[in-house]
Amino acid sequence: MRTVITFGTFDVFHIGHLNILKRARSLGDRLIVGVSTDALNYKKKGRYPIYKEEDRLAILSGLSCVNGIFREESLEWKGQYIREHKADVLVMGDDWSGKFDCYRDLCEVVYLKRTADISTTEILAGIRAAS
Ligand code: C2G
Repeated sequence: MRTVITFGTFDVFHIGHLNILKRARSLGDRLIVGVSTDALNYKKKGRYPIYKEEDRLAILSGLSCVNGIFREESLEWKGQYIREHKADVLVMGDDWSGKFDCYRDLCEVVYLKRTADISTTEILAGIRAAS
């Protein structure tokens, strides 16, 4: 059983999120997703997500490519999360390229190319411009 782990906020869930999750799942037998808490997102980005934590967790857990979810409470605890979930592979988008190479002694680390031309920030900007 090869376990893949990934992390993210997945706010205003979009096709780029689905693409990376499906590709991550295809690298193993099960995919576990650490969903950033609202508090962690505030620390990372200086704002709270549009979709609240419970809803982001519900969306992720409803996907057929996702086998398990947990709350990511700190960026510093990745090593613990990898061990706890017995992950064989850590997958992240290439906007994080190189950032998690320090976990290569615990598991394989793979950066996948982001889906072009879509992001939560751009979606929000588009909605603002249209209203
Ligand atoms: N992503 C993607 N293509 C896009 C947008 C996002 O492949 N067009 C990927 C990101 O690279 C990331 C995942 O989708 O791997 C989740 O993206 P975010 O919710 O923006 O994740 P982020 O807030 O960067 O949180 O511990 C790491 C963090 O929790 C990652």
